[in-house]
Amino acid sequence: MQEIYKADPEIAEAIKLEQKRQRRNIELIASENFVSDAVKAAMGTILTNKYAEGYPTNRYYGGCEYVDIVENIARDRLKKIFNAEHANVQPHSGTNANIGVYFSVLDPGDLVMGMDLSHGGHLTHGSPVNISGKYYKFISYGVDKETGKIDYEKVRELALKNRPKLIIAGGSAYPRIIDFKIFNDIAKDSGSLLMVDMAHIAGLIAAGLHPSPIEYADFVTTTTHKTLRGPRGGAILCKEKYAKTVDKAIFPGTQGGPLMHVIAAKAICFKEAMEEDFFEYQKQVIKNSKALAGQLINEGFNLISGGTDNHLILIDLRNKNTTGKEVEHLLDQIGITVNKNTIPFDTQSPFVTSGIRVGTPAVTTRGLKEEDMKEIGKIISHIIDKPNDIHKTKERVKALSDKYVF
Ligand code: DSN
Repeated sequence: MQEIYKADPEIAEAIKLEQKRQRRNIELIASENFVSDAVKAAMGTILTNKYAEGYPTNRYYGGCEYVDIVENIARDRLKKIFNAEHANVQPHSGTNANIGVYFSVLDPGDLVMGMDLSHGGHLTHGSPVNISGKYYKFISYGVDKETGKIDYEKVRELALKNRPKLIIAGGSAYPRIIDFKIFNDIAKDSGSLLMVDMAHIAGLIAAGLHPSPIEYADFVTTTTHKTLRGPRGGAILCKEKYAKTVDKAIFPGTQGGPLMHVIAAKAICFKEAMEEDFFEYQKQVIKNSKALAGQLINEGFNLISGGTDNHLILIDLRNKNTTGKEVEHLLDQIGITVNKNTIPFDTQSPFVTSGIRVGTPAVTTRGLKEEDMKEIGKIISHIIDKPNDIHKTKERVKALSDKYVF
């Protein structure tokens, strides 16, 4: 930070303010986390100076012998964690990983089936405003209106009727275990390829706390910064038979030079994910999520699907006569950070929404436990019922935050 202050005080000041915000607030955005000092440090190294288009031992630039070591280690560790045949660690993000897979096996206009964004999918799973929805023909499946869970029979019907080239399982706001075996059966029956986007739950899968998609999917994509707790970035795992086409789809297909400083940070994150305390951490993520869900239910909240099996909870605010936009703002005012989120069959726009999504990866890294999650549930309920009680409620959040200084 001293170097940044010397060179660019304006940027240094903004970073400092963001650091204070992260330390002061209770972070409940389900897709965020706090990385280790080693992961952070790797991203600030001289590896950022190096161009390395291509893959280890097969680059378009000289001087790549040391970054080759880094990328090989990252690939090997990722394969080991998930027991995968091939890994590509170059995608700059989860979006790039998904687009890379599409580019590797689809032609523009091909039919793909993904989960509706408002039912818990992701922008890159066919949203009309995203490149996925513009270049490919997507049909969407969703959750059952009553249970809030994926209706696998409907997925099967839709797949058999339309026979898409690719089926995508996984999403960004689905609080339940996803049955990848059923998706595999469906894909086989409809003659489709199967891609699993495990970005949200990669850490849980790495720890063996959510069933793994590896044996069932042709392609598995992920981000590295959510439950996996690494640097912002993406990765692809696939069967060996797709290794070449996937690699070509990332470089030179959709990306240029890899970010070697980020790949080093990914490698460190993968090492951390193989350590014993990572398993304990992921166990606590789920315990905390269930404790928060239980308290929210006690406070009269409706949760989509009635609860959670993973790190996230999708709260339906309709019986509280408020919107996601209002609650996100209200919670910001007292120092709790969440994001508004559409819920299945939402009648509000994505800018307003009828829900908020909350998750426990970041607070669990910080050290919060079940009793703290109950207090958070009570605070959320209290401020929604009494939106003018900002000052006193902010003190309650501060007391919680002060318990876990970092
Ligand atoms: N934007 C991410 C999330 O918040 O879930 C998904 O990419």
